[in-house]
Amino acid sequence: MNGAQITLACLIEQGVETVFGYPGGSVIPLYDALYDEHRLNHVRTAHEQGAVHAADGYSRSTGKVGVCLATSGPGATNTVTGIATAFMDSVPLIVITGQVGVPLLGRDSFQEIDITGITLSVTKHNYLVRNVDQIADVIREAFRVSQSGRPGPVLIDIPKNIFLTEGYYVEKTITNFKDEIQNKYEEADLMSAVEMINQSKNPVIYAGGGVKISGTSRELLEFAEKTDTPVVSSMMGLGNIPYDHELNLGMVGMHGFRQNNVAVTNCDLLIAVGARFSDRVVSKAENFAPNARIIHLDADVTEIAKNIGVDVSLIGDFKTMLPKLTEKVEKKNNSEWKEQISKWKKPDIMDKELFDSKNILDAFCDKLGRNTVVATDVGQHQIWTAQHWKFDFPGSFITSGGLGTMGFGLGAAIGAKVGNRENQVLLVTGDGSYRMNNNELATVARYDIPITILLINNNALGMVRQWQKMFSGKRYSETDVDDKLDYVKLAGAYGIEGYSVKTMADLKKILDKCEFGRKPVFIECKINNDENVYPIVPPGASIADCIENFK
Ligand SMILES: Cc1ncc(C[n+]2csc(CCOP(=O)(O)OP(=O)(O)O)c2C)c(N)n1
Repeated sequence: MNGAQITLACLIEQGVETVFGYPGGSVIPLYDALYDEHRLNHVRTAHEQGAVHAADGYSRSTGKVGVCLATSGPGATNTVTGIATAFMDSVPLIVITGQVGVPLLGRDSFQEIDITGITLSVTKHNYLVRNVDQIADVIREAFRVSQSGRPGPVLIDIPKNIFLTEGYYVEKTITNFKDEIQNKYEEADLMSAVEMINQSKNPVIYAGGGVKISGTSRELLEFAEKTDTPVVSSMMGLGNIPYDHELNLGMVGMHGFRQNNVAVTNCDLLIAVGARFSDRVVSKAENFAPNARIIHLDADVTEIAKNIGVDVSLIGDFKTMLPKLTEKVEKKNNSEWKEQISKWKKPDIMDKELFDSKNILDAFCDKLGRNTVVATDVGQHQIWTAQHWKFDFPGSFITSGGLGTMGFGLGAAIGAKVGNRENQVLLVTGDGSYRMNNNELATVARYDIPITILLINNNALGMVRQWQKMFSGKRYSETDVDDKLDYVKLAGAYGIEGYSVKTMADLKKILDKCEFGRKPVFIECKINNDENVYPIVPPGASIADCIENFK
């Protein structure tokens, strides 16, 4: 077999069924091998960035490793934002890039770029393969590295002549895809945590994406239920606890609900599980949970005390750690504390006819159901979705939390649908973000991928505009997008059914009429450009001092 055939054989060996990618000169041999390889489904996107986001959305929604292919030079550099997006959110990806042939390396050859150098700081590891006999070992190791411990993207750069060189391939049956996470805590630390939990009167669990990644939302729920502890979530942690569960409080931090931020500020114990105390959660560090002792559970030792000091840290595998904690803690009843938290909540004033983000998202949620996988882009629409969608399961919310990548959503939604044919997949996007990635409508149309696209169009780069309104004296520098682009026609150009609405009544008519999940559907909701995201914690403030309205 040649190197290209060995590469594909190794992907199949790892259980890969779908790859996302885009061809080019250096990967012609790889695509040539793909031509005969019917065990792999290849989705050709419109742009390499879309391919990486699709592999990312596929991975986040299925728990499998996402795989994508790109050519050397510009193909490889187009993957960088997607790789960085996955890296920041700990998503396991394998990105295979073609490279100029080994004799041409280091000579500024056509489409030669040092992609291993460029991606060094945004990959868990990367490789430049210089010998055909290394391919199988490198691919096997790359899969193990990307999934082990804290997952992340791994890039493999393969020169064109190595794809063409004949080598030997010995098939392996892979049974152990990843290394076990080592438990690095002492029994005494666990017992200190148990004692703190038993003593606390006003505890809060702060759950993050690590719970989802480790597949331990059930174990977390059992722990929360036994200790009767309310759970707040980072954006990446949404979906860990079912929306309607009485202990689920929703998001905390910069755009968290007021009662959650006040609860964290007043709690006497904060139990962080797979969360990284990001600045988007913490804001002013010295006022974050100022009265609390803090227990931090994580798989990655580098997260401990990175942003916030902790009293006890437990490093290891949540699968064994959480049940152990649950077994050892006393059963508690925190009804007074839970009642206190609910008193901090201001009553919702709802006008069901108002054409605003909450009512729009509620209408979509009612129609598509809680089994929907929701991908977003970045901006106000993303935060409204995080606040209002009723997420019921891990992997139901696919969003760029760490890097905040506008242009992530459509590719991610494509990947999510390819990986979850039985679920509805909804993209919630904003007009600014959609302009960055709507070339992937070509992919939606080509493969007839039956996703639903909700464009919340406020004719603005809304999130930046909101900051200008609140913190830059309403000087709206370059954030109004009022050039009357006809998005329905744009969808129509790709043969995609599209609608544009301005009222709840019209939206409901369209929702009743469309056959979601059978074919792609695009719906634009034109909202007021002055609808803002609340609460918001102003820069430099404590999370309890969030603003809930601004004129
Ligand atoms: C690639 C990229 N460029 C710029 C930004 C900065 N940014 C964050 S939110 C935002 C506005 C997003 O506008 P839109 O997609 O229309 O969403 P809205 O906030 O209006 O819902 C911008 C420009 C970013 N996050 N990503």
